[in-house]
Amino acid sequence: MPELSEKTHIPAPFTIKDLNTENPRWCVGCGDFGILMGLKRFLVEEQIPPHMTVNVSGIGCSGRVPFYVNTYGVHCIHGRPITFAMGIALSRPDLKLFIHSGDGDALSIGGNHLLHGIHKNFNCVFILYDNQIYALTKSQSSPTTRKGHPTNTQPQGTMLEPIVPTRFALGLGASFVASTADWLPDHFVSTLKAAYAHRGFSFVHVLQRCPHFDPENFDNKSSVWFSFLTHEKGIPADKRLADKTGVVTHDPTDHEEAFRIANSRRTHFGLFYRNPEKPCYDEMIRQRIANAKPMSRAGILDSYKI
Ligand SMILES: Cc1ncc(C[n+]2csc(CCOP(=O)(O)OP(=O)(O)O)c2C)c(N)n1
Ligand code: SF4
Repeated sequence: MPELSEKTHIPAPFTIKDLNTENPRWCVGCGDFGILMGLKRFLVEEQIPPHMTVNVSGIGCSGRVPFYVNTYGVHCIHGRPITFAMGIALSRPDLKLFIHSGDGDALSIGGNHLLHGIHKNFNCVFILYDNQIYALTKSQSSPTTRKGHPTNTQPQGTMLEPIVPTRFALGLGASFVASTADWLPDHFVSTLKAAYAHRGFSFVHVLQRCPHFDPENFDNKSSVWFSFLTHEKGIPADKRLADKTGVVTHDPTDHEEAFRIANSRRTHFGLFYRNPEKPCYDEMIRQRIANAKPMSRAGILDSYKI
Protein backbone atom coordinates (compact mmCIF):
# COMPACT_ATOMS: atom_id res chain seq x y z
CA MET A 1 0.00 0.00 0.00
CA PRO A 2 1.37 3.44 -0.83
CA GLU A 3 1.72 6.01 1.93
CA LEU A 4 -0.68 8.93 1.53
CA SER A 5 1.99 11.59 0.90
CA GLU A 6 5.12 13.08 2.37
CA LYS A 7 3.17 16.04 3.79
CA THR A 8 2.79 14.71 7.29
CA HIS A 9 5.69 12.31 7.15
CA ILE A 10 7.33 13.26 10.44
CA PRO A 11 10.39 11.20 11.30
CA ALA A 12 10.14 9.09 14.46
CA PRO A 13 10.46 9.60 17.31
CA PHE A 14 7.97 12.43 17.07
CA THR A 15 6.73 14.53 19.99
CA ILE A 16 3.51 16.31 20.94
CA LYS A 17 4.94 19.50 19.43
CA ASP A 18 5.10 17.75 16.04
CA LEU A 19 1.37 17.00 16.27
CA ASN A 20 0.34 20.57 17.10
CA THR A 21 -1.34 22.71 14.44
CA GLU A 22 -3.34 25.86 15.18
CA ASN A 23 -4.70 26.91 18.61
CA PRO A 24 -8.11 25.31 19.25
CA ARG A 25 -11.15 27.58 19.15
CA TRP A 26 -12.89 26.19 22.22
CA CYS A 27 -14.10 27.97 25.35
CA VAL A 28 -11.81 28.18 28.38
CA GLY A 29 -12.22 25.02 30.46
CA CYS A 30 -13.79 22.96 27.66
CA GLY A 31 -13.28 19.22 28.11
CA ASP A 32 -12.32 18.91 24.45
CA PHE A 33 -8.87 20.29 25.38
CA GLY A 34 -8.25 17.31 27.67
CA ILE A 35 -9.42 14.83 25.04
CA LEU A 36 -7.24 16.42 22.34
CA MET A 37 -4.19 16.39 24.61
CA GLY A 38 -4.90 12.77 25.57
CA LEU A 39 -5.17 11.81 21.90
CA LYS A 40 -1.81 13.44 21.14
CA ARG A 41 -0.17 11.82 24.19
CA PHE A 42 -1.48 8.44 23.08
CA LEU A 43 -0.22 8.91 19.48
CA VAL A 44 3.21 9.89 20.81
CA GLU A 45 3.45 7.11 23.40
CA GLU A 46 2.50 4.52 20.79
CA GLN A 47 4.47 6.34 18.02
CA ILE A 48 1.62 5.83 15.57
CA PRO A 49 2.91 7.39 12.33
CA PRO A 50 0.96 10.63 11.64
CA HIS A 51 1.10 10.01 7.88
CA MET A 52 -0.71 6.69 8.42
CA THR A 53 -3.35 8.10 10.80
CA VAL A 54 -6.77 9.50 9.86
CA ASN A 55 -9.03 11.39 12.26
CA VAL A 56 -12.62 11.59 11.00
CA SER A 57 -15.20 13.80 12.74
CA GLY A 58 -18.81 14.87 12.42
CA ILE A 59 -20.08 18.39 13.16
CA GLY A 60 -20.04 19.96 16.59
CA CYS A 61 -17.48 21.58 18.89
CA SER A 62 -15.90 18.12 19.08
CA GLY A 63 -15.92 17.96 15.28
CA ARG A 64 -13.00 20.40 15.17
CA VAL A 65 -10.49 17.86 16.51
CA PRO A 66 -9.07 16.81 13.08
CA PHE A 67 -7.97 20.44 12.50
CA TYR A 68 -5.93 20.40 15.68
CA VAL A 69 -3.82 17.28 15.22
CA ASN A 70 -1.17 16.99 12.54
CA THR A 71 -2.38 13.78 10.90
CA TYR A 72 -4.72 13.23 7.97
CA GLY A 73 -8.26 14.20 8.83
CA VAL A 74 -11.78 14.70 7.55
CA HIS A 75 -14.30 17.12 9.04
CA CYS A 76 -17.33 15.34 7.68
CA ILE A 77 -21.03 16.18 7.63
CA HIS A 78 -23.25 16.03 10.72
CA GLY A 79 -23.92 12.47 11.88
CA ARG A 80 -21.96 10.81 9.10
CA PRO A 81 -18.36 10.30 10.29
CA ILE A 82 -18.98 6.56 10.61
CA THR A 83 -20.15 6.31 7.01
CA PHE A 84 -17.06 8.10 5.77
CA ALA A 85 -14.74 6.13 8.03
CA MET A 86 -16.23 2.81 6.93
CA GLY A 87 -15.15 3.62 3.36
CA ILE A 88 -11.61 4.22 4.60
CA ALA A 89 -11.64 1.01 6.64
CA LEU A 90 -12.77 -0.97 3.59
CA SER A 91 -10.27 0.48 1.15
CA ARG A 92 -7.24 1.25 3.34
CA PRO A 93 -7.04 -1.23 6.24
CA ASP A 94 -3.41 -0.21 6.76
CA LEU A 95 -4.47 3.24 8.01
CA LYS A 96 -5.08 3.90 11.71
CA LEU A 97 -8.62 5.16 11.98
CA PHE A 98 -10.10 7.35 14.74
CA ILE A 99 -13.67 8.69 14.71
CA HIS A 100 -14.72 11.74 16.79
CA SER A 101 -18.42 12.32 17.35
CA GLY A 102 -20.53 14.34 19.82
CA ASP A 103 -23.56 12.91 21.62
CA GLY A 104 -25.87 14.73 19.16
CA ASP A 105 -23.78 13.73 16.17
CA ALA A 106 -23.53 10.08 17.26
CA LEU A 107 -26.88 9.40 18.90
CA SER A 108 -29.37 11.76 17.19
CA ILE A 109 -28.74 12.43 13.51
CA GLY A 110 -26.08 9.71 13.35
CA GLY A 111 -27.83 7.13 15.54
CA ASN A 112 -28.68 4.90 12.62
CA HIS A 113 -25.07 4.95 11.45
CA LEU A 114 -23.69 4.24 14.90
CA LEU A 115 -26.01 1.24 15.12
CA HIS A 116 -24.59 -0.20 11.90
CA GLY A 117 -21.00 0.75 12.69
CA ILE A 118 -21.23 -1.24 15.91
CA HIS A 119 -23.05 -4.08 14.20
CA LYS A 120 -20.55 -4.30 11.35
CA ASN A 121 -17.67 -4.14 13.81
CA PHE A 122 -15.32 -2.50 11.33
CA ASN A 123 -11.86 -1.77 12.63
CA CYS A 124 -11.60 1.72 14.18
CA VAL A 125 -11.49 3.61 17.46
CA PHE A 126 -14.77 5.47 17.92
CA ILE A 127 -14.72 8.29 20.51
CA LEU A 128 -18.06 9.62 21.76
CA TYR A 129 -17.63 13.13 23.22
CA ASP A 130 -20.55 13.13 25.65
CA ASN A 131 -21.13 16.67 26.99
CA GLN A 132 -24.85 15.84 27.21
CA ILE A 133 -25.85 18.87 25.12
CA TYR A 134 -25.78 20.24 21.57
CA ALA A 135 -23.01 22.76 22.23
CA LEU A 136 -22.05 24.20 18.84
CA THR A 137 -25.65 25.20 18.16
CA LYS A 138 -25.91 26.77 21.63
CA SER A 139 -27.64 24.39 23.99
CA GLN A 140 -30.41 22.15 22.70
CA SER A 141 -31.39 18.87 24.41
CA SER A 142 -29.48 15.86 23.12
CA PRO A 143 -30.32 12.18 23.65
CA THR A 144 -28.00 12.12 26.68
CA THR A 145 -29.14 15.37 28.35
CA ARG A 146 -30.15 14.63 31.93
CA LYS A 147 -33.85 14.76 32.72
CA GLY A 148 -34.95 18.14 34.05
CA HIS A 149 -32.01 20.10 32.65
CA PRO A 150 -33.28 23.27 30.90
CA THR A 151 -32.13 23.85 27.32
CA ASN A 152 -33.12 26.10 24.41
CA THR A 153 -35.44 23.44 23.02
CA GLN A 154 -36.90 22.46 26.41
CA PRO A 155 -36.57 25.55 28.65
CA GLN A 156 -38.77 23.99 31.30
CA GLY A 157 -36.45 21.04 31.56
CA THR A 158 -35.54 18.10 29.34
CA MET A 159 -38.41 15.67 29.54
CA LEU A 160 -36.98 12.23 28.81
CA GLU A 161 -34.60 10.00 30.73
CA PRO A 162 -31.29 10.05 28.84
CA ILE A 163 -29.98 7.27 26.63
CA VAL A 164 -27.04 5.57 28.35
CA PRO A 165 -24.35 5.20 25.67
CA THR A 166 -22.57 2.19 27.22
CA ARG A 167 -25.92 0.37 27.53
CA PHE A 168 -26.76 1.24 23.90
CA ALA A 169 -23.43 -0.14 22.67
CA LEU A 170 -23.61 -3.29 24.81
CA GLY A 171 -27.18 -3.91 23.67
CA LEU A 172 -26.08 -3.84 20.05
CA GLY A 173 -23.36 -6.41 20.68
CA ALA A 174 -20.38 -4.05 20.49
CA SER A 175 -17.11 -5.94 20.66
CA PHE A 176 -15.39 -3.28 22.80
CA VAL A 177 -17.08 -0.89 25.24
CA ALA A 178 -15.18 1.44 27.58
CA SER A 179 -15.94 4.66 29.41
CA THR A 180 -13.70 7.45 30.70
CA ALA A 181 -13.69 11.22 31.26
CA ASP A 182 -11.88 14.26 29.85
CA TRP A 183 -10.42 15.19 33.26
CA LEU A 184 -8.77 11.77 33.82
CA PRO A 185 -5.71 12.10 31.54
CA ASP A 186 -3.94 8.84 32.45
CA HIS A 187 -7.13 6.82 32.39
CA PHE A 188 -8.11 8.36 29.05
CA VAL A 189 -4.75 7.45 27.47
CA SER A 190 -4.91 3.89 28.89
CA THR A 191 -8.43 3.60 27.45
CA LEU A 192 -7.27 4.68 23.99
CA LYS A 193 -4.40 2.17 24.17
CA ALA A 194 -6.79 -0.67 24.99
CA ALA A 195 -9.21 0.47 22.26
CA TYR A 196 -6.44 0.70 19.67
CA ALA A 197 -5.15 -2.78 20.56
CA HIS A 198 -8.61 -4.23 19.90
CA ARG A 199 -9.47 -5.48 16.40
CA GLY A 200 -12.98 -4.24 15.59
CA PHE A 201 -15.21 -1.28 16.44
CA SER A 202 -13.85 0.07 19.73
CA PHE A 203 -16.56 2.15 21.39
CA VAL A 204 -15.00 4.70 23.76
CA HIS A 205 -17.47 6.80 25.73
CA VAL A 206 -15.97 9.98 27.22
CA LEU A 207 -17.76 12.31 29.63
CA GLN A 208 -16.84 15.77 28.39
CA ARG A 209 -17.35 19.03 30.26
CA CYS A 210 -19.09 21.95 28.55
CA PRO A 211 -18.59 24.75 31.09
CA HIS A 212 -20.08 27.30 28.71
CA PHE A 213 -23.56 25.78 28.46
CA ASP A 214 -23.69 23.41 31.43
CA PRO A 215 -21.19 24.42 34.11
CA GLU A 216 -23.05 22.45 36.81
CA ASN A 217 -22.62 19.09 35.08
CA PHE A 218 -19.86 16.59 36.01
CA ASP A 219 -18.36 17.67 39.32
CA ASN A 220 -14.77 16.89 38.37
CA LYS A 221 -13.46 18.21 41.70
CA SER A 222 -15.26 15.40 43.51
CA SER A 223 -14.68 11.70 43.05
CA VAL A 224 -17.49 10.32 45.20
CA TRP A 225 -19.96 9.85 42.34
CA PHE A 226 -18.00 7.35 40.21
CA SER A 227 -16.01 4.13 40.49
CA PHE A 228 -13.35 2.55 38.33
CA LEU A 229 -13.77 -0.90 36.83
CA THR A 230 -10.54 -2.86 37.06
CA HIS A 231 -9.31 -6.31 36.10
CA GLU A 232 -6.08 -7.86 34.86
CA LYS A 233 -7.69 -7.92 31.38
CA GLY A 234 -9.12 -4.40 31.79
CA ILE A 235 -7.92 -0.80 32.03
CA PRO A 236 -5.95 0.31 35.11
CA ALA A 237 -7.78 2.68 37.49
CA ASP A 238 -6.49 6.22 37.91
CA LYS A 239 -3.86 5.82 40.68
CA ARG A 240 -4.46 9.31 42.13
CA LEU A 241 -8.18 8.76 42.60
CA ALA A 242 -8.75 5.04 43.06
CA ASP A 243 -8.64 5.23 46.90
CA LYS A 244 -11.35 7.89 46.94
CA THR A 245 -13.67 6.65 44.23
CA GLY A 246 -13.83 2.98 44.95
CA VAL A 247 -12.83 0.26 42.55
CA VAL A 248 -15.03 -2.52 41.20
CA THR A 249 -13.40 -5.70 39.93
CA HIS A 250 -15.08 -6.60 36.66
CA ASP A 251 -14.11 -9.29 34.16
CA PRO A 252 -14.57 -7.65 30.72
CA THR A 253 -15.49 -10.98 29.12
CA ASP A 254 -18.69 -11.06 31.25
CA HIS A 255 -21.36 -9.43 29.04
CA GLU A 256 -24.23 -9.94 31.48
CA GLU A 257 -22.35 -8.28 34.32
CA ALA A 258 -21.24 -5.46 31.99
CA PHE A 259 -24.92 -4.81 31.27
CA ARG A 260 -25.80 -4.85 34.94
CA ILE A 261 -23.07 -2.28 35.68
CA ALA A 262 -24.12 -0.07 32.73
CA ASN A 263 -27.70 -0.22 34.05
CA SER A 264 -26.79 0.88 37.57
CA ARG A 265 -27.34 4.50 38.60
CA ARG A 266 -23.68 4.93 39.55
CA THR A 267 -21.14 6.09 36.96
CA HIS A 268 -18.35 3.63 36.15
CA PHE A 269 -15.15 4.30 34.20
CA GLY A 270 -13.14 1.46 32.71
CA LEU A 271 -13.52 -1.48 30.37
CA PHE A 272 -17.08 -2.84 30.36
CA TYR A 273 -16.68 -5.46 27.67
CA ARG A 274 -14.30 -6.87 25.08
CA ASN A 275 -14.84 -9.72 22.64
CA PRO A 276 -11.87 -10.17 20.31
CA GLU A 277 -13.62 -13.06 18.51
CA LYS A 278 -16.40 -11.03 16.87
CA PRO A 279 -15.87 -11.02 13.08
CA CYS A 280 -15.21 -7.70 11.31
CA TYR A 281 -17.37 -6.93 8.28
CA ASP A 282 -14.55 -5.03 6.52
CA GLU A 283 -12.29 -8.09 6.76
CA MET A 284 -15.12 -10.33 5.48
CA ILE A 285 -15.72 -8.06 2.48
CA ARG A 286 -12.03 -7.99 1.59
CA GLN A 287 -11.89 -11.77 1.92
CA ARG A 288 -14.88 -12.15 -0.39
CA ILE A 289 -13.30 -9.85 -2.96
CA ALA A 290 -10.02 -11.77 -2.74
CA ASN A 291 -11.86 -15.09 -3.27
CA ALA A 292 -14.11 -13.82 -6.08
CA LYS A 293 -13.88 -15.80 -9.30
CA PRO A 294 -13.54 -13.77 -12.52
CA MET A 295 -17.02 -13.30 -14.01
CA SER A 296 -18.46 -11.47 -17.00
CA ARG A 297 -20.56 -8.38 -16.28
CA ALA A 298 -23.66 -10.25 -17.41
CA GLY A 299 -22.74 -13.15 -15.13
CA ILE A 300 -22.43 -10.80 -12.14
CA LEU A 301 -25.82 -9.24 -12.88
CA ASP A 302 -27.40 -12.67 -13.38
CA SER A 303 -26.12 -13.83 -9.98
CA TYR A 304 -28.47 -11.25 -8.36
CA LYS A 305 -31.49 -12.47 -10.38
CA ILE A 306 -34.58 -13.23 -8.29
C1 LIG B 1 -27.64 18.15 8.63
C2 LIG B 1 -27.38 19.11 9.75
N1 LIG B 1 -28.33 19.29 10.68
C3 LIG B 1 -28.11 20.13 11.71
C4 LIG B 1 -26.91 20.82 11.79
C5 LIG B 1 -26.69 21.78 12.93
N2 LIG B 1 -25.81 21.26 13.95
C6 LIG B 1 -24.48 21.47 13.91
S1 LIG B 1 -23.68 20.81 15.22
C7 LIG B 1 -25.13 20.21 15.87
C8 LIG B 1 -25.18 19.47 17.17
C9 LIG B 1 -23.89 19.37 17.86
O1 LIG B 1 -24.01 18.67 19.06
P1 LIG B 1 -23.06 17.47 19.39
O2 LIG B 1 -23.02 16.49 18.29
O3 LIG B 1 -23.49 16.91 20.72
O4 LIG B 1 -21.60 18.12 19.46
P2 LIG B 1 -20.99 19.23 20.43
O5 LIG B 1 -21.14 20.55 19.73
O6 LIG B 1 -21.73 19.19 21.72
O7 LIG B 1 -19.55 18.81 20.56
C10 LIG B 1 -26.21 20.53 15.05
C11 LIG B 1 -27.61 20.18 15.32
C12 LIG B 1 -25.94 20.58 10.81
N3 LIG B 1 -24.74 21.17 10.84
N4 LIG B 1 -26.20 19.73 9.79
S1 SF4 C 1 -19.60 25.43 23.88
FE1 SF4 C 1 -19.08 23.83 25.34
S2 SF4 C 1 -18.35 22.09 24.11
FE2 SF4 C 1 -18.31 23.94 22.81
S3 SF4 C 1 -16.25 24.78 23.01
FE3 SF4 C 1 -17.50 25.81 24.54
S4 SF4 C 1 -17.26 24.60 26.41
FE4 SF4 C 1 -16.58 23.33 24.68
